[in-house]
Amino acid sequence: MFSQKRDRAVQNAAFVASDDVRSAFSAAMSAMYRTEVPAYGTLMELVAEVNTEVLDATPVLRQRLEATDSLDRISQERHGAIRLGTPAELSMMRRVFAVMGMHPVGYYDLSTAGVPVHATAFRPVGAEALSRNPFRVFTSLLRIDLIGDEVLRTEAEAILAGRRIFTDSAIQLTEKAETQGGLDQADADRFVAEIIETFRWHDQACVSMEMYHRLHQQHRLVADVVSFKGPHINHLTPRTLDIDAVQTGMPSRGIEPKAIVEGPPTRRCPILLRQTSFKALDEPVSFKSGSGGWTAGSHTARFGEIEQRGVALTPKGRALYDSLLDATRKIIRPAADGSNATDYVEALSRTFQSFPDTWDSIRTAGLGYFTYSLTERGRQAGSVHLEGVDRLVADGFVRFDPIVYEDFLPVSAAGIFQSNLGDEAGQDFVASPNQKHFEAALGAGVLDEFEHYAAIEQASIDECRRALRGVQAAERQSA
Ligand code: OOG
Ligand code: NI
Repeated sequence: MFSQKRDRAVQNAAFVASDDVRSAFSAAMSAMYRTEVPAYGTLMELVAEVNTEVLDATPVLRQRLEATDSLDRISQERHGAIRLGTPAELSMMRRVFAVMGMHPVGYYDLSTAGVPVHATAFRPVGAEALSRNPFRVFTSLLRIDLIGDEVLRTEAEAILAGRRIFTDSAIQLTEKAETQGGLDQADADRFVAEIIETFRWHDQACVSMEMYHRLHQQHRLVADVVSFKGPHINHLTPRTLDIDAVQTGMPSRGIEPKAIVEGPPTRRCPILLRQTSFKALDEPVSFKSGSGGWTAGSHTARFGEIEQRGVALTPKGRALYDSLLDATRKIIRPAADGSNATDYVEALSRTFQSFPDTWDSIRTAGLGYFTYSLTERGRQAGSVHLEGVDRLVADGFVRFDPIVYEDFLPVSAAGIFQSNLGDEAGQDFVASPNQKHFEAALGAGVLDEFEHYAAIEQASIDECRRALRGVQAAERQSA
């Protein structure tokens, strides 16, 4: 019994931590995308410059990021997105991501926004893993049931059923990691190299041009998913500390941003997530032709995006956010061509004036999630009455810091999808969220993001109380 335990401990020590596999994967993806889409590299440089400027100009922010161990992660932080075709692909993808400590969080229904997919975000869970490397992948599954044309639907299903998006070694190594409980360094290196293949761009379609056009006519996204050998990563998104500065700086680097920044307006205290992107590039693709040869054509799929992340909101905060966004869009809808961008931004800022904009007011109104930690005064404290955390904050024993929102926003995601699919892509589908269906395809439930943030907050409060109790115990002993 004991020796078995020890054996496992020895074995575990030989395994690479899933956080490290994820970091290696994230770095490899970034390197691949940089060579495939050079504008991504340009964007990374711009973001790094802006972030340095913001940190130099805002010592308070730098100090807070240092105190919460999140300064190092800023520059290497990013998310990506893929679109899958079948339940089998989604459930295998879940197992692959699990090897890297990435788990499905949240359910996003995009059908309401005219995009025939539903999605989740694979990401690390828990404060510790997030602070090591928060790499996430927004992963959509095609809603093949929303393809109206029955003949085409059957053909699309047959094409998807015939493709293999994972290499044999990728599957073997995933199974090995599952049975062993991890991978050693050599296997982990091979795993990353094999998995990268799934995300690679293929400039040879697996369908004819005629089939591509039929799929495209149904919906651009259907063509993007069904026509290729694999789910090419369609963007990688670095995180900036000032999205307005990056948005303004893009044109001078030869990058044309979309008309408006999605999400909340510019604020002193950033909430949730703001995102902007540049349009997908038209890329050369060859299509199968009857004679076994190839026909030259093109496809637009891959684009660039940046994001600024703010505090995670509680259900109450999120409801307020949703209602204010809704109210804004009742006044004015942002036009895809940017013609009413100034008016939209103005309306958005005006409406959001009723959302508190200091950290303390967001906290005391119960709108956001925060972590709590002892101040110097708290560490030196004599006997402290372990009252509510508000009192400990008021008395200066405890400080609070916003918890970063690690997830996505359906309305913003729809805006990103649309800007990249082209303006004419809007199409009406009956709103039909089906989380049960999605989870059945996934082979697992998705984690509730709110519960997750609440648990992180509660753990930090418990930790403060334990530490303060420790101070009191030490005092009692020396008395
Ligand atoms: C995903 C779009 C969603 C985001 O940042 O909201 C997304 C896609 O276009 O496949 O990545
Ligand atoms: Ni994105």
